[in-house]
Amino acid sequence: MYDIKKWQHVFKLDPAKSISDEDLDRICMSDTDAIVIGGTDNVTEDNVISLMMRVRRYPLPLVLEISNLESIIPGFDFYFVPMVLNSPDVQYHNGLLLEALKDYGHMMDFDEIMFQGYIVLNPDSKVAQKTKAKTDLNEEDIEAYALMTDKVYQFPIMYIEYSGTFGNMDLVRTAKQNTEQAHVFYGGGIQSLSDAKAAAQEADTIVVGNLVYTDIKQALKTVKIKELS
Ligand code: 1GP
Repeated sequence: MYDIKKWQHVFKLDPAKSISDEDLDRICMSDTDAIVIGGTDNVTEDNVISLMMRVRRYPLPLVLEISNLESIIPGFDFYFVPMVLNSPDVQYHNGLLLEALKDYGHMMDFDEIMFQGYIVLNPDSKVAQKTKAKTDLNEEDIEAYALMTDKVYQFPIMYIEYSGTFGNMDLVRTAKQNTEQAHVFYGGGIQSLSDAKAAAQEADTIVVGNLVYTDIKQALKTVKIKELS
């Protein structure tokens, strides 16, 4: 089984966006550690299956980050379940989860399911708007969320999500310093190798998303953080 603790770099592909076979090949043949399929809007069973089948041809760990109940399909190595801890809407903590457990609980393989203490920090992102996340957090808040993730819920992952903008690395450092067992992912606004390096200094794993669609060459360069560590 794959060990997420060894992952330094992952690409997150949005099933609602199109990517050519050539670009997908370059992404999957890069030295990235895994591919995560996930998005906020227009994620459907059809577009998840279609992207999953295209990525499955490559010998890479493949993760579905669950956005809604309709698009949960079998065949992934892992399922990441975001628990948006800084959303006041309980739907994004255990509401969707309750429905998922009612529908699929009896057939879930809990070794493949990883809950994420997910902290959404870019107020302009779709995910912040959808979850109504309280994004104006300081270091004290992040420290408390890190303890909540790591010690209270004992989730294996803490995800600092700045989707669309490069975030405050001091907060990522605070997350890392206050987690013992939880693995810290950082995602948001990585546009270059130098952003990737800055994020990789603080987080265990960095996530490169939109850059795949806007500047594939720069996206591929971010994988070089692995050579530098
Ligand atoms: C989004 O954290 C990821 O969920 C990556 O963010 O698309 O801004 O790279 P970007």
